[in-house]
Amino acid sequence: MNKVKWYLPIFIVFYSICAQSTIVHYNLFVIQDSMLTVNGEKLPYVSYNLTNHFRQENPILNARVGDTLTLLIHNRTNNVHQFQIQGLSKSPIEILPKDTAFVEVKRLLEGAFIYFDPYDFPVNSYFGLSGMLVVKNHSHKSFYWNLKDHQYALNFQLSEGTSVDWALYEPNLFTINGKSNPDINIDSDAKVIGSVGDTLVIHITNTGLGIHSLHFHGYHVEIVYSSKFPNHVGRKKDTLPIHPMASMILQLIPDKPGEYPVHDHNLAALRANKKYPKGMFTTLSIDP
Ligand SMILES: [Cu+2]
Repeated sequence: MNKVKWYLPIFIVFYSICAQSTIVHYNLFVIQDSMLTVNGEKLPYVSYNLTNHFRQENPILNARVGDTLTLLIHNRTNNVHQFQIQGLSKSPIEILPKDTAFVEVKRLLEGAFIYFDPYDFPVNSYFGLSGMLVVKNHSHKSFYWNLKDHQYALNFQLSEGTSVDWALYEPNLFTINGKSNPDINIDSDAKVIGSVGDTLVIHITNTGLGIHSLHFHGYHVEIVYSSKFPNHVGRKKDTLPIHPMASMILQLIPDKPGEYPVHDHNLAALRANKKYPKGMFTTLSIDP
């Protein structure tokens, strides 16, 4: 499983041609580098990347309902990693240092799913290795928020191989797709832009360790998918707690134009290293 063979790419192409369902394929590179905070600090970090080039966002993977997803995971680090898609893949696969592993998930179900490294959980997932897979068939305007929380000191501890006492965890940096306010507003995946009457769909994963309660100003949104509380589907609310390692899909049909904030209701989460409002905070821009 772990040793990538020279014929694997040929096999994937051949399989794509022959199989009946559509194959969606991604390469994911596990790379250790530094994330740049909104204050300009650099924190040791590990992320999934679509190329050999490090980015701190963790890419949004997209597929359609019923597709087969294939992934080649390239571990570019000196540490053992694992890979799993919550709710879709049954058991984690292991990727040894500098090795590559192949992952296949058939007949994808609709939803927003967390792909992550479950090795020594929550260590690797916290250290950056957790992103979002979206499986959908609609063509509405879509937005993607992968929520994370971080504690500066822990990233340095983890990069040095020091063990962490998670009972003392006190996050002081909060991000959406790896960015904090105001940087998040230039992320076209995240920044909600639409018009009155549009159907806007917001896909949310919480890959942090704390609950993030998002407050929408100006509008109520409808829950159309919840991984943790499926019985909440259909509820229309303006404040939505998203639990750690849970995902939610929200539908917003704006009834009026304007610029309205969306933020974590916990004021601590609006700070980055005590600086306000540089945390989990973005704005909705709705045209008439
Ligand atoms: Cu508010």
